[in-house]
Amino acid sequence: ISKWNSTAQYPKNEDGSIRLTNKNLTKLHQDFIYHLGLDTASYDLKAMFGDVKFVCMGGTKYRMKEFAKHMAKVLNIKDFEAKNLSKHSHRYAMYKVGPIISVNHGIGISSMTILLQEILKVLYYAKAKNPIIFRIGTSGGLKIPPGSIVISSWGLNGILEKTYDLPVLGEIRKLPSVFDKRLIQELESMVTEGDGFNTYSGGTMAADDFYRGQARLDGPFCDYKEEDKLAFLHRLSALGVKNIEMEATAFAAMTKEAGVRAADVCVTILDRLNGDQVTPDKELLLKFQERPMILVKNIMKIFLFDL
Ligand code: R2B
Ligand code: URA
Repeated sequence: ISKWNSTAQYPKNEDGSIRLTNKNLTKLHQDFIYHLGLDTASYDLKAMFGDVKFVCMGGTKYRMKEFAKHMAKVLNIKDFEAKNLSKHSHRYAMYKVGPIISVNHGIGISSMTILLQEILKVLYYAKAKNPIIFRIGTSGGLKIPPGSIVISSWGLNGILEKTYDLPVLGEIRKLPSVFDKRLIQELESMVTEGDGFNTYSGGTMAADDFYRGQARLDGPFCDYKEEDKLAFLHRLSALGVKNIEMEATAFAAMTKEAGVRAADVCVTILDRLNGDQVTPDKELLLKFQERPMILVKNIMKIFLFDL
């Protein structure tokens, strides 16, 4: 454990734009934002992204394209083209619709943090004011019905600590993994009786693996018994964990380090106490995945139109 485990906040500039403390960036003649296929010389990032108020990210390209198209309708933007602005990188798909970036991050912490850090740099160069970042995702629930929404209060890593652990120069940095309380409350205020599903807030375990890392019995490897799995899941539940996914710890920690408000909104696609396999059919899975989108869309509408 290194001296770097600080909880220091890195405040924004007075105009609400992101203040990145890395002085090396100011020494670059141009910055190649490799995985997004952008750079600061050939692209006018301020003109392209200076108006961004929200970034919504999620695992798959398909989902994020659908979200962009949906937001175009909400914002009454006619003839929206859904152009993938990161096409040249062949890594991620990024769409811009009005003041919203909709972008996919792939699976797991390392894929998500590459995307997130490059998005933070884009927002920094663009001088976007007070941007908010949402993640809409899927997850395995603990003792809640499939199709529920979980708004993450904090992230828990695989060894049950509320930190994102990143080896840097041969030492582990432990970065605190807690989400913005006000944004959680704002999201909770969007919940209504007529939603047709339950919304919870609680802890989210971010695993580094889908199978053993999430106590599954159905991976290619398994050297523990079902009772060990269940004991572990009950232990997580007793700690206040409501769902398991693969990004929450790093997402909370990095957005906090950048001084950007963020929320992780996931739907559960199974109750892990009842099994490991993801059995809902394609249609039901698509329906489930719309639920976080609806919540995030509704809060964006409130923020944008002050409804
Ligand atoms: C949820 O779903 C993906 C794995 O299936 C992963 O990105 C996550 O967090
Ligand atoms: N995503 C995960 O990481 N785990 C699940 O169980 C379901 C979706």
